[in-house]
Amino acid sequence: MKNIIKITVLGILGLFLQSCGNDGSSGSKSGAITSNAAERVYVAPGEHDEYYAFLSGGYSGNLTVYGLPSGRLLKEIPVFSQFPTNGYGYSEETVPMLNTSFGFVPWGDAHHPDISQTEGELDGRWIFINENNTPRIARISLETFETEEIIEIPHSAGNHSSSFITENTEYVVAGTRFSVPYPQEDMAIDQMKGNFKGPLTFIAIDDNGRMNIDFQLKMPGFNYDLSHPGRGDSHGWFFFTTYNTEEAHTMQEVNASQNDKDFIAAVNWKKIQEYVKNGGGEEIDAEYAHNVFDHSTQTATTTMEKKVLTVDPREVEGAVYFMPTPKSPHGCDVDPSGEYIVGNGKLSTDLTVHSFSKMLKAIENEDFDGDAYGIPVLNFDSTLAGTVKEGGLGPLHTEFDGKGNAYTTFFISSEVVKWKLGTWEVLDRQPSYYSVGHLMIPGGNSREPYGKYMISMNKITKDRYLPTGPELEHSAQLYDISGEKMELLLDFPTHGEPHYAAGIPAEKIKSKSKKIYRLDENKHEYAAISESETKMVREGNEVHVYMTTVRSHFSPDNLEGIKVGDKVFFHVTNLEQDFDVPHGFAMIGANTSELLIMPGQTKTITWEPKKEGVWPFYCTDFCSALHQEMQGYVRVSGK
Ligand code: CUK
Ligand code: CUA
Repeated sequence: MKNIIKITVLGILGLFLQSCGNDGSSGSKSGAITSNAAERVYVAPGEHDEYYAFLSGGYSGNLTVYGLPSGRLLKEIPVFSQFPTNGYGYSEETVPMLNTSFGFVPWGDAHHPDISQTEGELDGRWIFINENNTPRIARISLETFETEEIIEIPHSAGNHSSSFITENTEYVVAGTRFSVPYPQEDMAIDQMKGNFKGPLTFIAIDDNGRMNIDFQLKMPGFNYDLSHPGRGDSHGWFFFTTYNTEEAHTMQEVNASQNDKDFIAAVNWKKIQEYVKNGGGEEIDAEYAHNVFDHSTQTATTTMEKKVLTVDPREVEGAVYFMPTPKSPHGCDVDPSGEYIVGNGKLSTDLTVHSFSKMLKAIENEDFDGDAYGIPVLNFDSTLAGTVKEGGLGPLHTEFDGKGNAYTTFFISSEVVKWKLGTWEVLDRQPSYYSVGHLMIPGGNSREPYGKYMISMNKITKDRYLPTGPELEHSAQLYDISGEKMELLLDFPTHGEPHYAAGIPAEKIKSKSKKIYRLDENKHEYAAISESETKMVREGNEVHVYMTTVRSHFSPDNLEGIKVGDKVFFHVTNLEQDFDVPHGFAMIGANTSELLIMPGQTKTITWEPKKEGVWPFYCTDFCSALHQEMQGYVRVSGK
């Protein structure tokens, strides 16, 4: 019977993929666009957008910043990948940000950004984002729009259920999408079942945003996919979807989807926090990098941590329960009230909604259907709040508008469906172009959503833009959701592969955004904060050049006494104190980096001259009418 259902779903999947067509020529290209759409997304020259939208860059490893409703790209913030535009991950100051226990990792895979909250509302202090491949979490300041901290998650693989945060920014979590030996060891792969684990990591965040791993929950070796914190009454709980509860070690469909239902794990983190505070848990060896960017020295440093506290969930009474959820649930979304937990069973047409209050009652009544590795499994009907029937095909993610409605993406049937919390009736549906993954409503995973706009982030682009060869940017679509029906207003290309996004009213950030690094606060070890401090210092083979830039010259601009075989450090301080006057620094043949230095900043590259001669350097950022004159020479002599 199970197999028949599965074949049906897969059959329909095939049909839908076919109907998309390889040339994307099927059906209407535009869907229902409202007649005055242009007017409603138009942001006049010199005017600002109403919302910031932060879109994950997926396989780009970074985070992009867009304005809504215009869909204009405002910035790309480098996080987990080197970024040539400003030298992140290349300059000596920022290279440590990409250090891990595996060494320097130049390119990451970023999935889910989440903005810090206070009492369940977006507070605009920081945005967190996860790296899936080499498990890490980053914190980005929304004052400087720079990555300030990256912490690696030890004993983990595929940090996917991240980086969601609790409603007072107490914790950010990290899951383990690929179960692994815990701790890692050499073991036969087919011995996985029962032996691999899926640790869930709770990272505490202090008042300055600083992250520290509080504890790791040693969970059974399922695949932990997505998560969301409780809010309101369910604050203190965290919910994680699982799949492959069969613990199959090869991922053929037949293996991984035998179970009709997988689980949503409900974790009472307050109980575990208490347990740990009272000395519970066991400290085990771990190796993980903790990278912090210090704004006063403008320099990042890496600390290698050595221990992590692990907790066996079975030893904390009432800490973890499993709620059976059909069809390999992907998204795990909690409504603004905290009462409803939506499991998006990606091989299903229906959506399963659990009730938090019913869950508490079921726990009290011990309404269990056995256990999984000693963790109680709650009876399915005892927690079920309702089912959204015939929502679509292949549900992935759900967001909320704060007006009692939910919006779910359906990847296979390629649409966004609006439905009502409590009655579970479908209210509206709009096709997406094509095959939508995540969607985002600003504040849509907080207690206070701003239910005016929704963007869908689509996985397949095909014919939406002018062709650009085989490789296309992905596509987002902006909807006005203030009325009864969703109204499609705009398509805009996105960068990399946005998975989730986070949006916030511009007013909550704009006023706090920093304009300049003050020279008098520059504590960089090699800063020259006036031209009188510039110098060249030789230490054996190493030459440190303390250099300054100001419109429109370098100081010093002629360097002699450098030899083939030297290692030259150019420490360049930008003396400007005007907003938005960066200078660049490019040295012929430099094979480590160029620089872009913001006013008040010091940045460093190294250069190892290979050839005798007189070699020029220049400024790469058009900074004044005399920009073309902004240049200098280095004389390189034989050994
Ligand atoms: S996952 Cu990408 S569509 Cu990484 Cu949030 Cu669901
Ligand atoms: Cu400085 Cu161009």
